[in-house]
Amino acid sequence: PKVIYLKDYQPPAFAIEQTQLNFDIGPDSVIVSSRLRVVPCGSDTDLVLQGENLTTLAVSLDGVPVDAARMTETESTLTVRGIDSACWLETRVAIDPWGNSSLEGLYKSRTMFCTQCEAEGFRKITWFLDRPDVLSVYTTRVEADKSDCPILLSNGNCINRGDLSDGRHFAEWHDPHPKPSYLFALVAGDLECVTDEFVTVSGRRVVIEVYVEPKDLDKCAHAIASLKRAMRWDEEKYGREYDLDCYMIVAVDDFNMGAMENKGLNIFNTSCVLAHPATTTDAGFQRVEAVVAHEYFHNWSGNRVTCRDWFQLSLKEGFTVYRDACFSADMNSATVKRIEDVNLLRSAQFAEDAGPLAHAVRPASFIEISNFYTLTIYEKGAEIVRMLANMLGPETFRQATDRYFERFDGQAVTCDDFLSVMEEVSGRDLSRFARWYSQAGTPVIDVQDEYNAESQIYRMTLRQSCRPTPETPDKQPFHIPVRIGLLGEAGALALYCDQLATQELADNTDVVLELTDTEQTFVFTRVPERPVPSLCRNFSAPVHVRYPYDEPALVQLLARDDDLFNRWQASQEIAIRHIAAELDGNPLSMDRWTGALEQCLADAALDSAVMAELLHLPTMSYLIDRLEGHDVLALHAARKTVEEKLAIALKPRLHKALQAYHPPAQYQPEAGQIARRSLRNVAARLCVIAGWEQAADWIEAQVRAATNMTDQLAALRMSLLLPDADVSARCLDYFFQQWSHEALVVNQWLAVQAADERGDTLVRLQRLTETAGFQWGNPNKVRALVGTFAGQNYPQFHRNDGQGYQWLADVVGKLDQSNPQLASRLVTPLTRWKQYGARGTAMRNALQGLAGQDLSRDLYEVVHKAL
Ligand code: BAL
Ligand code: ZN
Repeated sequence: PKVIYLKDYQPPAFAIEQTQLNFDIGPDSVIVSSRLRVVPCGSDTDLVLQGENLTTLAVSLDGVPVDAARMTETESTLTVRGIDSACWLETRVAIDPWGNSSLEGLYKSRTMFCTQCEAEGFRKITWFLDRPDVLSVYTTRVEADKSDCPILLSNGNCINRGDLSDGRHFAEWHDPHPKPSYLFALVAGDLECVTDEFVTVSGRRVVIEVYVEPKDLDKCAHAIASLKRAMRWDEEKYGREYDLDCYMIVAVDDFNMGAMENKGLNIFNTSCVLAHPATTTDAGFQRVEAVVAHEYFHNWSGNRVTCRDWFQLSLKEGFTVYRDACFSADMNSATVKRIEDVNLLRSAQFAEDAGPLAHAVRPASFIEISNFYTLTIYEKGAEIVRMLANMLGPETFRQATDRYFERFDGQAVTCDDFLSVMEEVSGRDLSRFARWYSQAGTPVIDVQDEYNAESQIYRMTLRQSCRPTPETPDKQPFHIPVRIGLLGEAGALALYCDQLATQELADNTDVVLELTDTEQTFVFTRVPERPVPSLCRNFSAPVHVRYPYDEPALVQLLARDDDLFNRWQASQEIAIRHIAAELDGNPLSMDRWTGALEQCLADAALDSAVMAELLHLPTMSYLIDRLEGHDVLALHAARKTVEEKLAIALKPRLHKALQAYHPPAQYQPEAGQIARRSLRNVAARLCVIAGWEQAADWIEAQVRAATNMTDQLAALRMSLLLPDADVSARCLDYFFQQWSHEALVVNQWLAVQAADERGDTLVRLQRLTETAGFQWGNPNKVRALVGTFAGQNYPQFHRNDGQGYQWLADVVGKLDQSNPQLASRLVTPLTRWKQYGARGTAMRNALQGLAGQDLSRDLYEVVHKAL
């Protein structure tokens, strides 16, 4: 397969000013006719269009069929020569949505036809310049049988509809905003609709329509409420107003991504839009809110201002993730949102940065762009925007985003364009900061300090480094904002530092040190005692920070840091020490740590949601990164031992917390209730781990009687911790009987079993794949079962006989034939083989077996880079 390089970017040789499409959906064929207003942009007269799996029926120019001599068709291109002035190019192709299992282009999902065009799916629909810098005005006519497909949707506003002969009908849509082909969408099917309305800041009425299968009509309210909150928030925080008469969302069962921001017609994975207290957990409700907001925010950061080429993907994704994270923080507990995001980043993105597929936020090359919808592009990209926003401050950042949207509206631009506006508005030099876009890898900051009691001078030296990564072996220093505070015995100390503009602020206890060189020393004066530094507050930069804390200092941070995030961070660090000590066979006393946690538990002022986070141990993935060189099963066992000790030490207090919980009269997915439920369920889980005598009865009662999915699913998960397998079997059975008709709940049930660390999970999972609750063609089910097993079930995936690895490779090889995007994503755990010492050989062998097969471009790129 061909490697595509950023350095080879060339602007398009032709513009397509207008795109007129007609979809004729028949009982066993779909004919797509397209009329393109093609305009040469330079001297090149060969128009090379992209296409994939198209059966070409006709090609004409200004109404005249194109001579075979003037045109060349290959598997992936259609070249028409001699186009030296504006013309109408017409093509007619047949496509096969029924046979399209890649879920890219136009495909059939259950009873509906739908599309997914980002990044390069439009070429599976018609011949086109399928690249994001070709913006066109679309008019789309869809025609189909009226009883099979009563609903016919596309982007923009509906301009005409009506009945045809033979029980058929049509609808015509016009989108006035020029857009790239990846934002095209079409839906045709038998759906029902929930409607609502939003009045924009300037008083325009926008119709909101959510299309779902009839059985899901009662699960749309949360998405609609979230959308309206997001629309208001974007007006208030970014001055962005919606720009069409209607905003449509369609829920689809078979979808590779979470959702897609097509102009005016978002298409959503059902898991990211449907929500009901009986079937959706608190986390599920929050995910729906976040994804609905994310797709809405793309209307400006992505659609109105889009990417010049796919190397700039983070321009829209990083910025939009940052925007949705701030929205979620405003709607819920800001600290918990930050903890969740950092946890994800450190568990999954840091691992990406440390692995063979490490790439910069703006990569330099790719084989298959679908492989670059990664945590690096999304989450690390969002951290870059967060650093900028914090460095510029809220007013300047808002001025800069206003200017960005104004200047580039209707254009396809680059990450450099984004940065240049930030630079221009703030007057700051961001040339070093720009390296965050071009250099992969997670920087490490080593902090050393020195205190002189006599002179009351405290020096802090920050030294940065970054391991080589495939694309950027040699790194130049990053520009890293390190937010810090200094803790004294009685609390936060005022900070005086000549290098910073803090002198006038005698009570300034929180400053940002900007590290731009390999090493810098900051000198603080009037420091009355040796402080404990609170570093990288609220995770001010996506870096590893190393400082030689002793446990009392960490306990002090956990108990008293006024940065809530860093209290959690301190607890994580303490846990890591305990796990490391366990691995070394020298367990530490739990007293100091559990004492601090008990105080936190007794502190009524502390947010229960944050408290719940304080009780979670670091994820396995983060531990593997931090405690390199240990066998994964030993690490897993040590983590379990520490968790059990923690649970036993805290049991009386946790029990009290559990008893003190009273379910609300009515379930609401709002911050206060979510916080109480999360503390209650983590307390219950730890009580079960600590050997609570009534655990089995309590769990079974919860599974049967819980009135919301959060509590029911938490109890079901806890049942797998019990020594008596009969109880969990009964719970799983009961749960399935209750919910077998709800696909999304069945997926949770599959995921719970895939995470089962007991017995022969692999055999049970293989059996499950043969049952009615499972379908290989549905990515949600595959991710729930296979993804959970390989990504989260460490003891079972890494079983000594290597069968976990082999099963994953077999599954991936098979899936690659039907859905390459899904296959190349699922294989990720095997690509990390270098982190697994002796076990890595078996992992690599499994990959090697795949490499010998005929692979899709997607899987080829991942497997070969990993080997
Ligand atoms: N653009 C792909 C889906 C998303 O990030 O919103
Ligand atoms: Zn996005």
